Amino acid sequence: MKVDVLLGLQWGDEGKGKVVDVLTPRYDAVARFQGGPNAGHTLEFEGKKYVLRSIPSGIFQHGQINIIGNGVVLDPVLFKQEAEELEKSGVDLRSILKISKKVHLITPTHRLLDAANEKAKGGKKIGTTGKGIGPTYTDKISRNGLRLGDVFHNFKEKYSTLRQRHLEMLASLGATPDNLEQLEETWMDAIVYLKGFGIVDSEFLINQLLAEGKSVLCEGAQGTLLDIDFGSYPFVTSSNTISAGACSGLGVAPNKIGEVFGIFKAYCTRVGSGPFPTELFDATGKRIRDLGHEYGAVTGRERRCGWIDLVALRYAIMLNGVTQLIMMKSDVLDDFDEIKACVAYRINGRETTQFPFSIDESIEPVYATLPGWKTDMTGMQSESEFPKQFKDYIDFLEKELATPITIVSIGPDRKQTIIRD
Ligand code: 2SA
Ligand code: MG
Repeated sequence: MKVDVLLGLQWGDEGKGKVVDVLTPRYDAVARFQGGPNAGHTLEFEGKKYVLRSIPSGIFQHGQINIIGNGVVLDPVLFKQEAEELEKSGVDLRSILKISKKVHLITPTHRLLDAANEKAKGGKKIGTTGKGIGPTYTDKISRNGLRLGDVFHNFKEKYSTLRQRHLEMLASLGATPDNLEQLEETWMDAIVYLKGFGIVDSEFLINQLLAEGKSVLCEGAQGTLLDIDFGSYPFVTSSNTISAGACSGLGVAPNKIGEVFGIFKAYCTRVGSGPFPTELFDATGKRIRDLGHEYGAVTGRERRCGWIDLVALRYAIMLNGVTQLIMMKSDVLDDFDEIKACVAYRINGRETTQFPFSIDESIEPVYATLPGWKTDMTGMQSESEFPKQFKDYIDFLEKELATPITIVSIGPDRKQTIIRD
């Protein structure tokens, strides 16, 4: 068996949580391979809303194994909060969740460093989620990190070495931590809680599942344009968000990748700083934000909104090897007279369809304009009910992106999902 990968093709918040939840009944296991509590997957069903940060979105299905892979960075305190909440609502987390020993731990000082780094950057700040993601991955790559498996061997000593290093770094940034002891106490309590979960060699677990013929879905966090290598650097996150990240973040070989589901919104959003060629600063941008409830699930930040960017999407499809596209939030555009789609960039008077090395303000988007469908689609049950203009929009996108759109979402609920034949 192979693993399928589901990931976001834009700057995150494409609605991955909802789709994983819709797709999970087809799989025996769901795995996270990168990122950490900077992700915030919102799931809505049976009138309840859940925000998952580190825990895979497959936990609401029956019997699936959920894996937090080695590529993930885990904050024990936030994990405990999230897990306790789920256990309270009746999810038998301890029997279905397995966490890699090689997961890197986010410490209280990583979070302080995240804040101090941002402050030091001043006007050039990244606009991080403040969850300590960058400093934790920095320690991983510089070979100073603390892994979950370390909690079983000389943990106090390893922790205090890292702590000392961080305090020196904080001092050099002019940051003095207050109430660190209290934060550490909460953190150590959370470590004890975490030890009550299945901490495993998840690379063996996942490969064993595949050998037994079990199907696995790998769930991405953030989005392709936030990838550390190919995103809008330096305004990116600190991990590989693309499909290749599933290989390194889980220990799955490249020839074990099956379908790659690429998920995108019918328009485009971004949180944090950094370039966004199709961003709208006008009433249309505000209208998309209001209709699409475009506010961050984790930080509550207002998301920047704009038209769909097909130059960036083609790039994302290429990098990920997307085999099927999933379009989210189509209903948000239900009442627009016309819909725009950026088909090329004009840079210094020259048109290009290739995503450039640096995307900055000098990019002028070249738009195709399509008629809106002006129809409420939120109650539709099948593709045959779609208005003609919406079908034309889908055809247009499939042609431009040379990839089939197999799922279309027309509302936040599980039921508002149309699988196309
Ligand atoms: P970080 O914290 O170091 O990963 O931030 C670096 C950049 O990556 C962006 N980033 C995100 N963008 C969109 N969604 C993200 N996750 C949450 C969600 C967002 C929220 O999925 O809903 O709730 O606000 C996410 N995580 C990181 C971030 O904005 C920086 O630009
Ligand atoms: Mg999100």
